[in-house]
Amino acid sequence: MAAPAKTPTNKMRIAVIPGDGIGNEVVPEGIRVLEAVGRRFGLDYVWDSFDWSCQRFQKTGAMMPEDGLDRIRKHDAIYLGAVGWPGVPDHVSLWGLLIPIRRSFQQYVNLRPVRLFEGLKSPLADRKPGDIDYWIVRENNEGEYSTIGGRMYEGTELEAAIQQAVFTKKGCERVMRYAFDLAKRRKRHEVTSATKSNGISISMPYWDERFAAIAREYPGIKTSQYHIDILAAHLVRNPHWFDVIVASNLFGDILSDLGPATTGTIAIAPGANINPERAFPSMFEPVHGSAPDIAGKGIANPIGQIWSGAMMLEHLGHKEAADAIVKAIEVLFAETDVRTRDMGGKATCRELGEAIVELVRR
Ligand code: GGG
Repeated sequence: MAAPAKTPTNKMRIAVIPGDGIGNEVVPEGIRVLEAVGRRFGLDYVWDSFDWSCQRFQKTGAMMPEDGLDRIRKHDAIYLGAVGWPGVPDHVSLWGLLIPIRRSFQQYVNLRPVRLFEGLKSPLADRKPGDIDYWIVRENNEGEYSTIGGRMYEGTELEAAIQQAVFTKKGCERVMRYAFDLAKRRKRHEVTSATKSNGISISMPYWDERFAAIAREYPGIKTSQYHIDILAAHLVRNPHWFDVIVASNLFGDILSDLGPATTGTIAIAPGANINPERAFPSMFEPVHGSAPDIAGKGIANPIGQIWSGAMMLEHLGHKEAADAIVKAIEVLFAETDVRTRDMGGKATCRELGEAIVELVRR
C-alpha cells in the first residue's frame, strides 16, 4: 500500500515541465486551477519551471541536463505536460526524459482513472455515467519497455533486432499489491489482470502466477483475468464489468488510451506516476501527448492536465482541495456547454481553464 502522505505541508514546491506542443498550453491552465483551489484551501506553491523538451534536444543534444534528475529530486512533485515532437524520434524523447524520471524515482505505478462524466457523450452506444468507471494500474518501470537487446548483422540479409522484456518478482508483486489495495478502497472490490499467457509463453504465465499469489493475500477481493485481446474488446462492449485493471507496461499503456477514448475524448484522461513509498517525488501528467497537429492554436483540451493536478494534490495529502477540482470538472460537464473542439464545442484552452477556475472558487 502507498505510504501515508507525509504531514501535508501547505506550501508545496513543484517542478513544472511543460515539455512539447500542447503541453505548453495545458500546463498553464492546470497551474491556474491549482492556484485557484490553493486560494480557497490555504495552499501555496513554489513553481520551478524547466524547459526540458524536444526543442531543448534540438538545441543542445539532450532532453534535459546531465544533473536534471538531481535538480528535481527534492521537489514535492513533478507536474508534466507532454513529450514528443516531429524531428526527434519518439524513442529518443521518451527515453531522454519521461522514462529516466519514472525509473530513477521508482515511480512504478502509473495510475490512470477512466470515467464517463454526465454531460459527455460516449462513442459507445447507450452508455451512461456509471457504466464506465474503472482505474488502470499500469506497471511503469519494467516489462516490455527495456533497454536489453540490440541489432545484429546490420545491413545484411540476416539483419535482426532483439529486445528483451523484463518481469521481476518484485516488479510484478508491488504493482499488483497497489492494485489490490486500491480495489479495497473502491465499492466493488474487484481486480482484473491483463495477460497474454497463451502467446507470450514465459513472461505472461509468470505474471499470472504472481497475480494468483498476490490475490491469495486479499481474500476479500474478487479477481478475473483476460487475454489482452479480448480484454480490449470487453472494454468496448462491456466496460461496466471493470473496477481496477492491473497490466504490464505496454498493455497498460494501450488500455489507458482505449479506455478514455470510450468516455468521449482521450484529452480528459489524467495520469499519476507514483512512487508509493514516497522516497522520491511522484509525477503527474495527462495521458495525451503533445498533439503537434493542434499545437499553438490554443484549442487543446486542458481537462487531463487539470485532473492530473487534482491527483497531485490528493497524493500530497490535500484530498479536499483535490475533490473540489474533480467536482468543478463534473459541474462543468453536467451544467454548462463549455467544451473544446475535441468535445464538440468551440471553447479555447484558456476559456475552459477559466471556466474551471470560476467553478473551483465557489
Ligand atoms: N503526457 C504524456 C506524454 O507526453 N506521453 C508521451 C508518451 O509517448 N508516453 C508514452 C508512455 O506513457 O509510456
